[in-house]
Amino acid sequence: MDKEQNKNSSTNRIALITGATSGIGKATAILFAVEGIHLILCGRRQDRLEALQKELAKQTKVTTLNFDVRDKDNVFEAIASLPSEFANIDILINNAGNAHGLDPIHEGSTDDWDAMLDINVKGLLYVSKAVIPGMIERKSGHIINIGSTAGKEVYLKGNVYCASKHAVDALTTGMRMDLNPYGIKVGAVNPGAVETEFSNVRFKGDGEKADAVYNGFKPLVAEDVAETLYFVVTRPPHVNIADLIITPTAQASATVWNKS
Ligand code: NDP
Ligand code: 8X3
Repeated sequence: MDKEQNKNSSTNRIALITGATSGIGKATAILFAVEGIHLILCGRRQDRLEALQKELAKQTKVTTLNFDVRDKDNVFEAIASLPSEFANIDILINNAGNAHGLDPIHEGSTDDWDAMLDINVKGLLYVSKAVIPGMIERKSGHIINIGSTAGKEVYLKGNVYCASKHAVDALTTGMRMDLNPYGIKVGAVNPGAVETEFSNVRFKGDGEKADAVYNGFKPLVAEDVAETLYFVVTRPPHVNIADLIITPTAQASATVWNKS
């Protein structure tokens, strides 16, 4: 299949993107809109959802859903409330998530632990459970979980965040196996360091600490991951990208860096 055919096969498909108000999710929404993919943008910050919807509606069909992925009832109600033209979700990008804190295990905050496990793991499960039945019924669909290099290796003080992303890694395999009989593609894209609001959230708004994460090397930008996701969703029907790691060139592993 040539590039144009791949592009055409993605046009008019419907993608639900969690965490579309910032970083990787937002960049992905912007790129998908250019390519004619219809969008369901999700997040908690309503002002950002509205602004992005307004911007992208010039290029494609867009709707928004405001929910916290931790709120199980709200997740199911929001997805069930989609108007019929957006109800048949073809692509689910499970992207909402963050690190909260960077502390040795004996000093970590239980609120941070709850946030990471509830958002990165249980939130991903709730959204998936709300979307999968339709995919099973139609015997088609594509689920991409945003994992991390932190889901492949553990680093110092990464403990619970790494555990949450290791859970995403396991769930991606489990979902792929369970949904295999229905022709549903499941895969993960696992980025290394991407300069987004991620470190600001991790360090609770401490800009100095957040900026320091990206000192001395060129990190990925959200658009690098968005382009990868567009590649993943435009493979021909018989091709599934099961697991993909993308890092800055300066990052050899979760712990090995070439910094100046
Ligand atoms: P950002 O902080 O820029 O974006 C996080 C997004 O998640 C926001 O849109 C936020 O929206 C949403 N979100 C967070 N908590 C919730 C919640 N409780 N309910 C609903 N939405 C929520 O970070 P990134 O773009 O970098 O992160 C996106 C994903 O990529 C995450 O899963 C992260 O773990 C992963 N990742 C990031 C890397 C990096 O270095 N940046 C590297 C590897 C993986 P809102 O606040 O409006 O709800
Ligand atoms: C985000 C990348 O290295 O901060 O998942 O864990 S890292």
